[in-house]
Amino acid sequence: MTAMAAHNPLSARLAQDAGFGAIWGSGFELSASYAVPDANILSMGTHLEMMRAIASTVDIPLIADIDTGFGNAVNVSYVIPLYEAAGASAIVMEDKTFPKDTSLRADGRQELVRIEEFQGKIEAACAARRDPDFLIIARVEALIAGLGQEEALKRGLAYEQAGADAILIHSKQATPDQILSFVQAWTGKVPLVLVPTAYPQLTEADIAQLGKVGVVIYGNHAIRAAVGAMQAVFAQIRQDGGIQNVDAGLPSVKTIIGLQGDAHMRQIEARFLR
Ligand code: SPV
Ligand code: MG
Repeated sequence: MTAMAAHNPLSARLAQDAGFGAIWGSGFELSASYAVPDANILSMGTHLEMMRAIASTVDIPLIADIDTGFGNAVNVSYVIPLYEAAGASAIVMEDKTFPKDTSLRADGRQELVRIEEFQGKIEAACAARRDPDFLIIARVEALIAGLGQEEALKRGLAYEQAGADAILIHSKQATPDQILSFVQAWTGKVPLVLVPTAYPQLTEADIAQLGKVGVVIYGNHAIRAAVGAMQAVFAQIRQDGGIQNVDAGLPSVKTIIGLQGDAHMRQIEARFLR
């Protein structure tokens, strides 16, 4: 399955319309959309309410990025039911210290919690879910922290033992070697989750050939597409002193009204307005 990042219900709807199998409720994208760093600057409530809005807009599953779980195992115990009630189908929780720093930032602060501590957080997450089909995905940041494959494998297996339904292994290496080596060496039974942002040359077909990988997450392509499109159009308007040259190339106002759910409102109007 492929999951596309979204930072609001509109981007989630566009991802669903494009045919992605799931939505990635990205902390990076939401932080970027508020123009703040992805470093636990936004509150859990801000992220949670966006997940609720996204889940109520799309039909495909939502994988919520809960960073480090907003604290220790006690916090996680209270956080999980909230995300479940908000309509998420899964959460991803990473083994960094709170407050986290974003993984792909050059020279970021990448400190991991002890393995036993994170096992406790996974166990707390599993115990707190109401629906056994709500997936708890543990994210290994050992490669991001520069601790090497052995530590990453050790952590992945320890998190599986604690009850994780899948293991997200993240890498910021610009070539796929590090991830390919990890996937090959993985002896766990649960599927792996990859986020190929840093090594985009690895395609879905390549990943399918590996076996072992259940989900591919495209972590930030909605916000990057939006930023690129806005920058280009804004610059053109300033350059031209008007909107005369951008209008034809933009989605029409009618298209946007359609994406707002106009067909649904028309049904309501026809049925109930008298
Ligand atoms: C996110 O999209 O928020 C992620 C993936 O956690 S990354 O930004 O690559 O860490
Ligand atoms: Mg994140």
